[in-house]
Amino acid sequence: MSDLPDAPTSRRALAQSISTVERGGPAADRLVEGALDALRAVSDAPLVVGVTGAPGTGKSSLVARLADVARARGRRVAILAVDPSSDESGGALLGDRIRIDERPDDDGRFVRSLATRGSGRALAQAAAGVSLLLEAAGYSLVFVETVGAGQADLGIARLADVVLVVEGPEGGDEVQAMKAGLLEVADLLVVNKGDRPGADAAVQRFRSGLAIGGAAIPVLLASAHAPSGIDAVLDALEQIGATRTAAGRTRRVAAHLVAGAEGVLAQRLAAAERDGSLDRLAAQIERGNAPLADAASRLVDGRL
Ligand SMILES: Nc1nc2c(ncn2[C@@H]2O[C@H](COP(=O)(O)OP(=O)(O)O)[C@@H](O)[C@H]2O)c(=O)[nH]1
Ligand SMILES: [Mg+2]
Repeated sequence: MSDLPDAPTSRRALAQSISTVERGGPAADRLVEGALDALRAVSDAPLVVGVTGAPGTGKSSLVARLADVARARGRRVAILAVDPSSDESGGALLGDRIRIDERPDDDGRFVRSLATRGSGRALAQAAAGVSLLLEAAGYSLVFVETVGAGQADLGIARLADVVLVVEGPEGGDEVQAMKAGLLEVADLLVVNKGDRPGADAAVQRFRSGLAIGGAAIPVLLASAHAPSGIDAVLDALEQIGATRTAAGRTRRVAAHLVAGAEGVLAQRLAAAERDGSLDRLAAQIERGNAPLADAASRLVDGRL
């Protein structure tokens, strides 16, 4: 990680830039472009780890321990927590938990929860731009934690180099994970709470379940509380990441681009609705004066 920028952007400046990227729009694009400019000279790609799994399995706790070990290994670590529930809670719940883990005295550790409240932007896509900023700010290991609740997580898989799925030792979790499609995007599965009864058995169940499914996903046991197994998890993440970080930056740019495109589309539709052109087009179609086949493309292109 030698040639990542080592003059760290001040946290305050970074936090402000992240807020701008969260909001999206031209200012966000300029910041992401600036990050890409800075990164062009950097050949060492950081490792972006997506962390997902059902709420309560210990993702945040495990990431905090992984960050400790990575810091001890000399990596600068950023933790980005994506929480869709921040819509209702105003981010307070997650924010409280995240704040506990902040180390104001450690400049090599940056923690941030990502709220896309009110902006209507997809969480995973805001996270793409933000992870590029973190990359440019010299963080060589970026964790993006999501609540294991569906689509947002699959989106995270697109921008991460490695996807870690965290499970608890409780029976039945594996079925849920399979159902949620999480295991389809997983590169590594960790059964956390190894200090609790049943954890070894859960590891075995996952291993045999995955073998039946034909997936070659490693399953590791860890405990964020003990802590134990943390070094091995980080080793596995680095190992898997080493094989695939090359295209990671491009994928993150692609995800940011998709976010932009969705924004443009949403604006066009809203404008067409506001100025009545949507209704006029609909009325033309209704009367047989315009083909329906072409109408959706016209709407998207703004050819109204
Ligand atoms: N016994 C035990 N409890 C844990 C462990 N890791 C996390 N927890 C607890 O599980 C709960 C959920 O943890 P959290 O990290 O917030 O899970 P998340 O929702 O997946 O991010 C908290 O009460 C943690 O203290 C562990 O290794 N062992
Ligand atoms: Mg959490």
